[in-house]
This record gives sequence, structure tokens and C-alpha cells, in this order.
Amino acid sequence: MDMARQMPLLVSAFLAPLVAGCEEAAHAIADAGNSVDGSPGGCEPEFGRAWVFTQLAILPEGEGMDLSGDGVPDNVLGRLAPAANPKYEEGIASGKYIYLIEVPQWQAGTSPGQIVQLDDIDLVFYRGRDADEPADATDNTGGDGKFRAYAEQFDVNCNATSGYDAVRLQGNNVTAHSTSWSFVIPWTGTLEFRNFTIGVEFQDELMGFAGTAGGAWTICGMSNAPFPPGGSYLQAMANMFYISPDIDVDGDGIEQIVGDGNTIKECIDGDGKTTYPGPDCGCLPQMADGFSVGFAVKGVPAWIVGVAAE
Ligand SMILES: [Ca+2]
Ligand SMILES: [Ca+2]
Ligand SMILES: [Ca+2]
Repeated sequence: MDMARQMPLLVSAFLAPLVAGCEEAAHAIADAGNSVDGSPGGCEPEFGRAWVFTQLAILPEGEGMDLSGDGVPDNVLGRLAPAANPKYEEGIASGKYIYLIEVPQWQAGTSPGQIVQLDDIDLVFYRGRDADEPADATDNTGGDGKFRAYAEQFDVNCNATSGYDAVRLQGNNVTAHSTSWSFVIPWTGTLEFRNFTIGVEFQDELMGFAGTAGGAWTICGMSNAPFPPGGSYLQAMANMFYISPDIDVDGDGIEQIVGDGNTIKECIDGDGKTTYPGPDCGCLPQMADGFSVGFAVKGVPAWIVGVAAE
């Protein structure tokens, strides 16, 4: 099979776990012996108003968040959108990918008139599981779906760990930013982003949201993320997709990753001269840059009714 024909298939297989939950992930959590399962003695946080994603789609190249501050959107992974997005769509429809956002300060009974500008507002992102037993995906995106948030997204004190540093509410718009933001997916590992921002506009009466999210997926994070057919995401970037980092996180120029057709041959620091031999050079502190990605996101109201260990 030639590379051109092989590529869409591989891209689909490869980007799906970027945001994917799966049975294996759930088992991995259970196997880790996490006792936080909503049962007596476990973690039972109170959740505020929540929404479930009905769309998560990589934007086309040229659209997305401006991560570098030059006014131009950054989204180098946008090239993979046509192959990856059908997977997301299918995953959301089937209930395999359940992603939620919550504003803890907005309680269930909050009416539109009560929504005021808040100085201290949080936005929390969760990967969730259908609360229906057995799971029933048909009611997930109708505005009244019920879900549980996976336990690995809470620390020992039962505080959510996937919130954002700086959250701003202006009218119906919420913008949340984190200099460093990670999202744990046991199956794939921790997805490490720099300069991650989500900006959404809520409809009147909070009946849904739409917006954009994006950040720079770090070189090291990509190096640690297994690429389903074998190797790492970083190896796939260097040897199959020929996509290079484009966000200069450490301010010394854009770093480069050189493949050898299979693994990583060497890394070149931002000065364009200093080289480090592979295959693990992607996690050296000097290789701090990232690959930009931008998403279109949409959601409808949902309920987070508890925590799920698996
Ligand atoms: Ca459901
Ligand atoms: Ca750099
Ligand atoms: Ca550097």
C-alpha cells in the first residue's frame, strides 16, 4: 500500500485517541486501584451547571486560536482535520467520547437573570461516562443527558484537576486560559499542552455553547503518546506526516525534529544549530516547543451526577 492511500486510515487511527476515552482506559483506571467511585467513602463533589460536547472538530489550517500573538491563527495539525473529524463525530454519536464542561458557580437552578459578571468563575473540563445503566447514547446530546466524570480527574482532596488558570466571563462569553494544561487519558497518557485557551459563547438561558479551543501540544507530550500502529505521535509527525513544531514556547526560535524514517534521529534546538541525538531527545528541557491545534467546539446542557471509577 502506498503512503498516500495508507495515510487517511492511519490518521484516523492515530488521532482518535487524542481525545478518546475507551474501555481500555476505564480498565486502566480500575486496575490502578482508584477507590474514588462515588460509593460511600469515595469522592462525591457537588457539580454546577454542565454541558456536554456535541461537536469537537479540528479546524482547517488557517483557522483556530492565535497562540503566537501575531494575530494569525495557529493550527498546524489542521492538516489532519479531514481524516480525524469523522472519528470524533462518530465517537460523540456513539457515546464513546463524552466531554463535558462545568461552571461550578452556576448551580442547577440558575436562571438567566441571575447570571451576572463574576470575578471568580471557574471552568472545568471533564472526560465523562454515560450515567445510564446500561449506557444509552441516544439521549446524550438532547440537552438532558446524565453523565459521571472519571475519577482520575480529581486529586486526593476531591478537587478537579482539569480546570483552567484564568477564566473570564464577559456577557455570554467565557474565555479560559492555562499556560500549562494537561489532560489525562490513561490509554494514550497525559496530553500536555502549553498556552491552552478555550473561548465559548453561551446561548441565552445557557441552552448551549459554541466556540473555539486550542493550544500547543508539546514535543515531549507527543513523544510520550503512543501512536496506535506503533511508536509515538512524535515519530509519526517526523516520519509520516512531516509536520514540524510551530509554536516557540521557550523563545529561542522554532525547534525541529528530524526523523530517520522510523524513529527520531535528532532534535535541533531553536538556534538551528545545537543538535541532540535521538531517539528520546524530544523530552530534553531544551525542546520546549509545541504543535498548534485548534478545535471547533459546541455543546448542549447536561448533568454531571457523580464520579465514575470505570
Ligand atoms: Ca446517555
Ligand atoms: Ca523554541
Ligand atoms: Ca529550545
